[in-house]
Amino acid sequence: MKTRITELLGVEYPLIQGGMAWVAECRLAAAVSEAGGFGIIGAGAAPARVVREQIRQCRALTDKPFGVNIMLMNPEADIIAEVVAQENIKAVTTGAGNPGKYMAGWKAAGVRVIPVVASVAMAKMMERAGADAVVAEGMESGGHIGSATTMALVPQVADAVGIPVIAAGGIGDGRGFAAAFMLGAEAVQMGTRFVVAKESIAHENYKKKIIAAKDIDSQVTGMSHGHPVRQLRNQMTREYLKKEKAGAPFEELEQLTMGALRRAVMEGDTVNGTLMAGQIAGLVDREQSCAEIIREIMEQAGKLLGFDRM
Ligand code: TUI
Repeated sequence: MKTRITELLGVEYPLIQGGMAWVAECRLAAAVSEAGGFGIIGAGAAPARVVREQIRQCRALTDKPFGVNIMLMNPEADIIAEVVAQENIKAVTTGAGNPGKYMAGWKAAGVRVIPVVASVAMAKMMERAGADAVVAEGMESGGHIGSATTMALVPQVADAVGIPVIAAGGIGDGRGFAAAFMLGAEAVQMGTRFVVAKESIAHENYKKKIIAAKDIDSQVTGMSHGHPVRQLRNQMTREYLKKEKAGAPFEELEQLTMGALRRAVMEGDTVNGTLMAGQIAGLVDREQSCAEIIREIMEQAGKLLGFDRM
C-alpha cells in the first residue's frame, strides 16, 4: 500500500511503531522493520552512548530502514540529536517538546523529521520549521499526552498542514487503521499493541497487565503540573492521584514516579511501576510476533478500505 509516508520512509506498509522508552529497543524496532513496518528505537531517558549502540545493533538485525525517537526532556537530547545525524538514520520522531533547534542539522544530514504533536498549532509550527510529516497523537495514547482526542485531532491537523499526517492514539487493529485513514491520515503509529509483541523485551508481568486490561483501566496522572501521563491503574496511580487531588507539591509526586517506568518494563513491578499504556489496551488480547500483528492489521484494514492487496 502506497502513501506519501511509505515513499518518505521506504517501507512496505504505512505502519509505524511508537518510540516507547525502555520497550522500543533494537530487537522490537528491527522486528517491525523486518515485517514491513517502520520500527523505531525509543531513546527515552537513555544516554547518547546507549542510543548509538542500539542503532548499531539494530543495523546488525535488519537492513531495512528504521528510525529513532528522541524524548526531548532527555538531558542528553542535544547529543542524541547529533548521533542521529551521524548514524545515517532514515527518520527521527520527537516527543514531549519542540525539536525546532535540531531541524536544520537533521535536514542537512538527510534525516527525515517527524515531530509528534498534540495540537494544530504545534503541527503548523513544525511544518513551517521544515518537518517532513507529523504524528498527530491523541490523548488515548499511553505515556505523555496532550488533551485532544485522536478522532478530533487528526482531521484538524490534516486540514491545517500540507505534509502527511500519521495518526496515533487509540489505534490497535485494522479498524483503527482504516478509521485513521478516513480522518485524513496517511499512516498510523501504534505503541500499546507492540508492547506485547513476542519481540518486545517488556517484562512478562507488564505484558500480562496490558492483555488483562479493560477499556477504562488507564488513568492520567500529573495533570495538575502540566505533565499528564496515561498508564494502567495500580497502587502507584491510586496513591499518586490521591496526593495530587490533595494538592501535593510536584517534588513529592515525582518521588513516586522516579525510575518507575524502568521498574515496570524491566523488573515487572506492576504494583509501584508506571505501566504506560493507551486506552486501546482493552483490545489487545494476546502476544503475537510483529509480523503477525502487522499482517493481521493490514489484512483487516485492506478489506475495510477496499484494497485487495495492501
Ligand atoms: O512523548 C510522548 N510520549 C511519552 S514521552 C514519555 S517519557 C516521560 N516519562 C515520564 C513523564 C513524562 C514523560 C512517555 N510518553 N508522546 C509525544 C507527545 N508529545 N505527546 C505530547 C507531546 C507534546 C507536548 C508538548 C509535543 C509538543 C509539545 O510542545 C510543547 C512545547 O514545547 O511547545
